[in-house]
Amino acid sequence: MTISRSLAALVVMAASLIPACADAGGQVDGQSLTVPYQDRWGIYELDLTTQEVAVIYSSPDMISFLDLTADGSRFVFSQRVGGGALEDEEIAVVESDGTGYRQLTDNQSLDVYGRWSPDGGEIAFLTMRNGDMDIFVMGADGTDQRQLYNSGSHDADIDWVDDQIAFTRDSQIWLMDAKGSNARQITDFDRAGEWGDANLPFGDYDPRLNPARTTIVFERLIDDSSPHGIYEIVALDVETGTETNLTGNDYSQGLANWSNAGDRLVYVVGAIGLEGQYDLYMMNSDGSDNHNITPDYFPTEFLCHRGMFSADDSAILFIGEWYQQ
Ligand SMILES: [Ca+2]
Ligand SMILES: [Ca+2]
Repeated sequence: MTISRSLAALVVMAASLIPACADAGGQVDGQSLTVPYQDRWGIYELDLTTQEVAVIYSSPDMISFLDLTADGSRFVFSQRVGGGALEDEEIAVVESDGTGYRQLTDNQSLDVYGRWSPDGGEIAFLTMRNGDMDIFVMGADGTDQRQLYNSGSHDADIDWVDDQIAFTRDSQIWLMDAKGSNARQITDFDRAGEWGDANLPFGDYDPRLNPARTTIVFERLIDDSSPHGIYEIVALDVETGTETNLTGNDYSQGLANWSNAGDRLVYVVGAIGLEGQYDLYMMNSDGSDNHNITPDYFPTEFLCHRGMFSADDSAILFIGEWYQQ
């Protein structure tokens, strides 16, 4: 049974990561920079010009599935409340300055992958409360939690742009109206759903629509020779169905997010071969200028799990973890 790409991948990748000793920070333009530490998990902001990093919110409990409202005012994320099991994973929100924490779900099932509606008034999310994983929606204050879509199978990995929601169903990419209607399959990878030796089935995960809704990027598990899985990032033209590989380097990578201008992508390289990385990378929307943007002064045991652009594209907001064995 799959849970979701990120949860499954995190466990396997983190278990094999061997952290090196912390370095003492670094120098950028003569300034000494360090990563601030509060708790094991945190929401951080990396300034793309100065390379400075700030902690916005931190918690001893695991944080995952970060998303930011279009106006940059609020985060939604999921949190393993109390440090417990999968069923303790709940959706929470904080303001962009880290204040105003509020837990929006509280039950005995997995609740993950919150995504803001375009106006910030609602949150789509995934829940296991009815047995398999379904797409739900709720008000920004947690009220009126209701099912939006259930295929009867594994529905996951949501993205919400304008009146469209992209998602995965059984390791293939689907698209539907934000009201949950008109669902249609838009990728058809021939090995989708087939289990190999990796931590997920072959197939397509984490679709992200560009702001113009003309392109969807996602990661495709194409090779199971590494337990982390070899994922390449693919761009799909929504109109023509044409697929273009943006990467071709055999890394374990994905979870791309678009810049608000639609010209760049930020994503995570989780592993290269058997070696855990958890670095942030950036490339242009055509795959050019692909490079690691993780500052050299980040300690090896500080892991970057998910990155996204700030509302003005000047910074990357990401989930940081201080790795502990
Ligand atoms: Ca829950
Ligand atoms: Ca379902």
